[in-house]
Amino acid sequence: MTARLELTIQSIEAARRQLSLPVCDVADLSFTRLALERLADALRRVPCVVVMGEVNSGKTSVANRLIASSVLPAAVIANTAIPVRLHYATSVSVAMLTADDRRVIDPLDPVLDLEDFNVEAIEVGLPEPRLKSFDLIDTPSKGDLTALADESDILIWCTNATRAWTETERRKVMEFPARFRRSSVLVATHADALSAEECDRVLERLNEATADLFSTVVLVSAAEDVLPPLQVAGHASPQIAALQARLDFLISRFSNRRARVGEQLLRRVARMSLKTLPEIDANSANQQANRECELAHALLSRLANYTALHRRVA
Ligand SMILES: Nc1nc2c(ncn2[C@@H]2O[C@H](COP(=O)(O)OP(=O)(O)OP(=O)(O)O)[C@@H](O)[C@H]2O)c(=O)[nH]1
Ligand SMILES: [Mg+2]
Repeated sequence: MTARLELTIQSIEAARRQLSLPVCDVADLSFTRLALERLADALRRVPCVVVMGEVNSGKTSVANRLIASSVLPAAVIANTAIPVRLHYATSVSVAMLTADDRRVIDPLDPVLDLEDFNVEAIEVGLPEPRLKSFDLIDTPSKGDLTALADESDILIWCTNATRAWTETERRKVMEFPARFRRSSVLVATHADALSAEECDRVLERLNEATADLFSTVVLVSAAEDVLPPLQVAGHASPQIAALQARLDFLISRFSNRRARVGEQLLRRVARMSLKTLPEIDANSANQQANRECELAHALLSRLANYTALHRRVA
């Protein structure tokens, strides 16, 4: 999360707390308190990165390289053809999602057959620091993935560099939401199967052929056993480091965009709320109600012009 987004969330939470204090307890502002709470919740959601591509294009390998370690509980997800969503958690957790249920399961259960339960997706929580800034979905190559694409913010499309980028791939990617064109990476895997000259040629061809669809093309060796030994100690190869850096850039651009939208919504909520505040009646016997209104008015007026770049509302 960028500093700008964090500051806006803190400011929203501070404003909501203040509007809930007895000194600011104006009944007409119950909508405002709820709106501020919802806005902070929405802004706190990390972006969702979805990894897609044709069969055996290296999706799972790339997903594992995007987080520092391959810690997927293979006993649970082996031989399945369903999306796996990774998210940050302080300890490993696994849940199965069916059409109408979410069931937490033991990640070490070796006998669980997911087909018995009509499982549609798996959610895995991992204590993996990189997952603090994004959720990651590894997808099967078959099935309708439009719903997953719709709920995702950043697309990683994998293609095998030895036969990269077919007409079928282009057609599939063109079906995805247009917003991906600024926040997607084409990852050509199996770079280790090509000579240095071939790598240059493939990169040049992919850059030319896909400039309208992806923000970047990256060539990588994604399989665990072709990584240099240092990777085991947690150091990414230069190719993987370049891919991670590109993803970090897209995530931070996403957060900045979300921060700007969040600031706009905050100003709008404050302006609408100002209109619902009761008039201050100087002759009223209820001076306490007047003071509450004045305080709420002052706070909402500051929020109505809020921008994280200039001020902190506390
Ligand atoms: N040599 C080499 N092998 C790779 C590379 N990336 C993936 N592989 C291998 O290719 C095979 C398929 O890789 P996966 O990561 O499972 O591919 P996938 O797209 O997830 O496959 P599906 O989910 O079955 O569609 C595995 O044996 C990987 O080890 C790579 O960059 N180089
Ligand atoms: Mg896979």
